[in-house]
Amino acid sequence: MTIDVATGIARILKQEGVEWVSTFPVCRVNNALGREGVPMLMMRDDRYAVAVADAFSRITAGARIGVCTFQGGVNAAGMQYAYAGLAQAYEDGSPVLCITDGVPMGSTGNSQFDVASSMKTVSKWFGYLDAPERVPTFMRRAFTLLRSGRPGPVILAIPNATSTYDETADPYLPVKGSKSAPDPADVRAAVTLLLQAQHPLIYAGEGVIYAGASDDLLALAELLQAPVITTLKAKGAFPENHPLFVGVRGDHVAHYLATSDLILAVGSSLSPGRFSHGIPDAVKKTIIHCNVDELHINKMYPTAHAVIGDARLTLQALHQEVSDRTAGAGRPADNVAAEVKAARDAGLAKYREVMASNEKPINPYRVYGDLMQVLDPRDSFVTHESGNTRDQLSTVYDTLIPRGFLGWGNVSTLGFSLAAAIAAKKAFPARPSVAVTGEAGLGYMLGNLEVLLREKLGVTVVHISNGGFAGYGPGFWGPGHDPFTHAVLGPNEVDMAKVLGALGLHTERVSEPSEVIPALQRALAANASGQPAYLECVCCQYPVYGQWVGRRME
Ligand SMILES: Cc1ncc(C[n+]2csc(CCOP(=O)(O)OP(=O)(O)O)c2C)c(N)n1
Ligand SMILES: [Mg+2]
Repeated sequence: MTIDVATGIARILKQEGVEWVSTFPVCRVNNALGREGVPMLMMRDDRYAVAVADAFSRITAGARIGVCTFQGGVNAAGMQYAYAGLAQAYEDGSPVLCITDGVPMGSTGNSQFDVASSMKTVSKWFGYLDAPERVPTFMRRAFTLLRSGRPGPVILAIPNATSTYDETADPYLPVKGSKSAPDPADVRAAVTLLLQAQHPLIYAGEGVIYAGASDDLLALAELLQAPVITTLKAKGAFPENHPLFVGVRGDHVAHYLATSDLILAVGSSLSPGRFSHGIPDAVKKTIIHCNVDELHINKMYPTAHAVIGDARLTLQALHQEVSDRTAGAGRPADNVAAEVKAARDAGLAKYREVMASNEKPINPYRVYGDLMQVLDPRDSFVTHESGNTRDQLSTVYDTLIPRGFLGWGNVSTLGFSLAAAIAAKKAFPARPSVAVTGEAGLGYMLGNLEVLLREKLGVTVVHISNGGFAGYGPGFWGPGHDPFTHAVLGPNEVDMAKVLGALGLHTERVSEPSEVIPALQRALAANASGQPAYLECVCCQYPVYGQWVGRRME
């Protein structure tokens, strides 16, 4: 049967299990999505169209691929705006499928902005559909790349969505992803190094979550009796109440990074200078780098030994080898867990104190502590924003399940937290979904709050309202690095709860520490009936202690 390209794409998306597509008009595939019954989540700008689909892929660890459409072609206004979302998805390695209009033959060179070359800088693959009958070929390739290897965005440009082809000539069948197992010789060599080490440390990255390897990480850590740290993006890959869990950041994490003699990095790029730890004194340590491909090997640090393969298969192979060599006993437990607990308790003491603080304005850590009391850590979703909420929450928020908390942003684009909270609601509708933001993130998301109301998405935005960009200006921790550009109107001048209440959200302004928990409970109750909520917590500016270790100061 002869069908048009857009219809073919819509049908294939349905075959691939795609249940909805996020969008901002205009994209010429959208009408076919509508006709074929693929629901569209219309965001209020193109960047959010990308970000929601991107976050959906992250939160489901690529098991359900997020798909978005946005405007491209000769009038690529949407694409120019979507670029921020695409760059974030590419930076963080998210397997999101993006469909846009391509520049038709005969119209290339029309605009200054070059669609193809710009899209190539932010994608694992940019495909330009140069013949209508190639729809099945392109879609097969797209889903293969999205489900295999190192994750990253795929962008398809469709220059003529109404051109036709014979759907029966090359019938589409859904494709599966492929995994690779590590070379057994590399596994043996890695285990020799591991068993020689005095103080091995496991450094887990997001590849563990994408590989569905959290249980395997746990099993290997216990067999090795090795402490575990995770990157920001891997937060939750290891249960954070486990005796071997050190942390994501904080003085105790810095201590373990400094004192370990061997780093077993799994599923991480080991790239310092952004919001993940580097390896201090790397040349004096033995770095075993397990990664799905060679891109990150010998990138920033000398790799003593590389193990290339899927994180789950790698962890299983390492476990088997350690077990074989030690008759199932693993490394001696010694005092490792007790030392980890002591270091973690000491490192977190100053935070735990302020998590119970009754000071006014409210200490932001009090909000985080109360959030942990209200939410079931095994059945809820929380995410941070760019700014202090990232560094503060990633230090203290105990995450017990993969994606109970989404850490994001090798470089963090303000506003992503709302997209993440929306995607989490779509992925796990029954789970409370909370985005914690400062005023900068809130500014980015304002227009998109209408989507929550229209779609009845019961998510809660918690605003740490401290009247400025707290990490920037002068505070009691120092002069600040941007003293001229940190102040904005704060809670004394603007009543955001009133503003957003008028829009239709359940809103509250919380000034009393004792009111945080009841307000959160009321917000979550509103969410349960599909009403989004906004809580403005009137907070002090409070420091983030410590740094991402090995970070290059910008
Ligand atoms: C798109 C984008 N532009 C600029 C930045 C740099 N940036 C990071 S945090 C921040 C301000 C954060 O202030 P606020 O939201 O009030 O959070 P606080 O740290 O006060 O909790 C800025 C401008 C960014 N992360 N993303
Ligand atoms: Mg602020």
